[in-house]
Amino acid sequence: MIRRTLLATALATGLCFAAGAQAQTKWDLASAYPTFNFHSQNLAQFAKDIDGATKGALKITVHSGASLFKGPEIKRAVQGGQAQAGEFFMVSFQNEYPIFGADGLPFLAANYDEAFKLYQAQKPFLQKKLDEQGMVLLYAVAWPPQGIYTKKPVQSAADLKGMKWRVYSPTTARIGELVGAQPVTIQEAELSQALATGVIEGLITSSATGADNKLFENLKYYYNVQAWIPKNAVVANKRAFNALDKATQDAVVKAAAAAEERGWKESRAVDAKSLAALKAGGMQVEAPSEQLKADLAKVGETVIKEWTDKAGADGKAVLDAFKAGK
Ligand code: PCA
Repeated sequence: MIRRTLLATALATGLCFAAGAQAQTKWDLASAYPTFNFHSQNLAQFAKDIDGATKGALKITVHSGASLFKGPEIKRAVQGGQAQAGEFFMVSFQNEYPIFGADGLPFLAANYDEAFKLYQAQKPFLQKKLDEQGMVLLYAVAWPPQGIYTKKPVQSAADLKGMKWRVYSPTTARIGELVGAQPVTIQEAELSQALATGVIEGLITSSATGADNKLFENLKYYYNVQAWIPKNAVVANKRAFNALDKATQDAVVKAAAAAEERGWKESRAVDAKSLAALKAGGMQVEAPSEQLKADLAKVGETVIKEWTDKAGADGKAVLDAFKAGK
């Protein structure tokens, strides 16, 4: 009985024993974005740092490109222990807990410094919620600011009317509705295909995702709206984390702090590089017109009001802490 329990625990936590050698733990880390994407590169370095610091006692295999689990499934897979760790796009989970969507609120955080402050305001709530769900928050890194890609020129929100509009979160879907577009949920891994087959004609995402997917092959305009700066969170299964010895846990925490710092820095650099890559690919990269800005600001107010109503006391606490820290 005890042996069976031990074996079950060993399986769930990825513990392996090589004959005569020291115990080695193996973790699978699931991620949804291409191997060459900066978040994925950061994860690879994170795994390498831990391997080095623990002298191979914890080996993390990073499965990028949604190869182990699709984007929307990763969080649940880590929660259930099918993967010991994973990276997920927080704003997609706003319906589960509004605070996951705070970094997807339009025009709340205007730049990376503010986005980092918003993260600090969210963090205790994220940690608590994830803990309740059986997970540990390791780190979170911002995508570059989000802008609008389209086939046709857009001077005002009216130009978005009727457009087949790719969405990745409740907020992007709501924005689509408010401007009269047709929201369609598409994962990043399926973006190119959806564009090539005409399933979508426009979207909000980062310069990085535009460059990663060569969106200039199907779309012509990028309006650098800087609407919000959303984050990926990297989490571990709590049971798997607790099964590590103290020294290994410390190594994971230390590597996570380094990955977070590296990731935020890299995100800024990638934004500049990606904007250049979009231009080089023939995309017209423009600032939004005054009219488009005003229209989006109005939509943004509605979205924030609706979020605040739903997000209750936790939402208010996050917004208050963010404003106090600004
Ligand atoms: N790229 C991802 C998430 C946010 C971003 O910039 C996507 O579009 O799915």
